[in-house]
Amino acid sequence: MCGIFAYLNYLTPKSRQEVLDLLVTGLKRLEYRGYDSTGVAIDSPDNKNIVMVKRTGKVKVLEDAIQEHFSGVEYSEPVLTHIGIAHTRWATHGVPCERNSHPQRSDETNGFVVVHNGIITNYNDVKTFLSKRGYEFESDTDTEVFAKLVHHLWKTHPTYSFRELVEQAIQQLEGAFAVAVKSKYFPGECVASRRSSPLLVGIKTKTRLATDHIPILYGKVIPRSDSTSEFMPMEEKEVEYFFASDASAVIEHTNRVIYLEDDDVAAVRDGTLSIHRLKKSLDDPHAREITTLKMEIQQIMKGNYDYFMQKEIFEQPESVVNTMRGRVRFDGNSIVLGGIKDYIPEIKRCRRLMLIGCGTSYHSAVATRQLLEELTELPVIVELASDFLDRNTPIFRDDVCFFISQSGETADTLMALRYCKQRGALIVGITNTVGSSICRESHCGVHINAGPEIGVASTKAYTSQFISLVMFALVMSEDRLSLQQRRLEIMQALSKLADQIRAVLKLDSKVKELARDLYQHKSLLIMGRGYNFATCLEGALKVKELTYMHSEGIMAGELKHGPLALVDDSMPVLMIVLRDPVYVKCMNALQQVTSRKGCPIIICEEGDEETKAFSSRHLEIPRTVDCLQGILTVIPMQLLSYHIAVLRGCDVDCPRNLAKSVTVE
Ligand code: UD2
Ligand code: GLU
Ligand code: MG
Repeated sequence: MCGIFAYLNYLTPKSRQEVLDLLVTGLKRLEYRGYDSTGVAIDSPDNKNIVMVKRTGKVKVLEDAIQEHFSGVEYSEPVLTHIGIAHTRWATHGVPCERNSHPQRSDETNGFVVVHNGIITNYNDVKTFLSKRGYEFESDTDTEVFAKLVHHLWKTHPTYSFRELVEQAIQQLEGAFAVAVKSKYFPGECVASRRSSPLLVGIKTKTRLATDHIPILYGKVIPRSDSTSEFMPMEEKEVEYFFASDASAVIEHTNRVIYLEDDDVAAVRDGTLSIHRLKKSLDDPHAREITTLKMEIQQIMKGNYDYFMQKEIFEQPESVVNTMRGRVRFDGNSIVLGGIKDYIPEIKRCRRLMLIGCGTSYHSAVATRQLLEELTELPVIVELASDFLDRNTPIFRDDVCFFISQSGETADTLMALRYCKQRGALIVGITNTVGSSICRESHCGVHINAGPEIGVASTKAYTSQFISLVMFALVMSEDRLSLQQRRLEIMQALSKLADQIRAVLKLDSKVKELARDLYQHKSLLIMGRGYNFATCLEGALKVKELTYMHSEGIMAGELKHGPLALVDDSMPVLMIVLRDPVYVKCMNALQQVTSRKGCPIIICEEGDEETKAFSSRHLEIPRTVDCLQGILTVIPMQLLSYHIAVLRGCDVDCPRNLAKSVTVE
């Protein structure tokens, strides 16, 4: 989920120190993606071994360590051909520490070393397989199985080329990955591949390449001897290659890149690049195109986005899939949450569920409360951590308390956790940060695996917390016959969610138009009820924190008890009116607003002409099951607050007076 950078110089003399500089600069360019630890691997001065340096924390810490390790004269001598790999990690498997940092290795002699982004979901099976064959594992990562599997294949198939070894290895792996592999047995060669995680290859030559296309080789085995003719046609011999998670790490060296596709295996041998795929289907292309990047470094730093928050909003089709990865089996309609499965019997026996959080995390609890009540048939209590503590709330040994926090360090939530733990409750964490305080101090929990979130205003963490709680509800109802139909409906909706989020993101320019109408106003009321009330609260919070404008999430059922007095022809109102069990009630609220001359913006379902007729301004979102609507309705709110903030000239990523991780009470 974080960053890969690899550099190969062929017949282009570079000292190891220069290589290390390049690797470190590459990692720095990827820093904006967020990470918790880093590492590099290069050849030893005698070219016989691979040496690695890994560190927890920032690239700067790694840079200092590199200076300490590699300052000798032997590192300043030029090497004609060399390959170095580097990594920034956002831990999903095992806490951030040197042992778990990448590169991960095949064995004590560093025969094969690998950098990996993503999650290998079947790594436990592969680990069992390899353990039986004598492999001893030294890290907690899923990645380590990759290095060891390649090593095992190398021992059992001594004739395989490096590319074939990696190709065979990825056949055995499930999940998401981008990998770059280096081996002391294949000096000067690098193999890289991807599935669902991004990876590109940058190519630098002195003169322009003879072609804009790299032919794709299909099929099983190409004999080592005559494969070169099919490799990239080269006019000249000297060449440099860069493998990177995104273009920002490459652009200062070359603007010629190939974006790899899922299951492409890219290999460089004797300075030539080949792209290989095991199977060819009818519409597969014959070649991958080399594209010319037209962007400047600054422009690429945040992907194609102006702000991290914007980038994170647009990452949600992928981040929600990462949250479900390895947990939801859509074919068998089953869900396993590895982090809490042993506790499920105990949780089922509890007196009540308490969900505790602050800000956006609290809203994810509000959003899923109704479904939790329905599928667990337990009382569900949702609490703001600070208020909960103020009240000295009674807690019992048979309570199950959930603590929700992106960073896992939120002070109020952590204090509430300790309060409940002292009183003997079962403590469950829902966090995005492996190794965080909440993760450590909880009895069990779920990592939401949304990847690092940099923007202070939370977006993708919210939708991933939401999905984690939905998955928990589904696990709790697994053996309830009467709920099977409902579960099935939700599982099917989950499988469509990523595409539906993509569809909602296409509303961006329309939302921007609405932002233009709104940004000079003083206030914005956001109304809804039922499953969408949480979106109103979360939407209003986003508007407040980003735009410094007043905004309020209003429970539509409460309108006539007060808030209706605010409505007139000049008060901006946004209403969420979807075709769910509270539709009629929402329509009543809509009528109350329009009859006070209010002119609301309506969020409604695609093609709902009847509802749309109430206003000239509306956003249509795809239909999904009622309990997941909140994920689709919150995205226009994220976009709206973002655009209003930009129009008002606010600092989107660092709103005034706010910090990403609130570690004070
Ligand atoms: C976990 C492991 C993974 C592997 C896999 C087996 C990690 C980070 N994940 O992935 O290495 O063993 O299971 O299939 O090592 N936890 C808390 N509090 C929290 C969040 C998590 O205590 O707030 C615990 C949780 O109970 C579990 C561990 O941390 O023991 C990992 O949780 P997870 O959600 O990453 O679990 P899973 O199965 O996806
Ligand atoms: N799953 C791997 C790990 O926890 C890679 C994480 C990443 O993408 O940075 O080490
Ligand atoms: Mg724990």
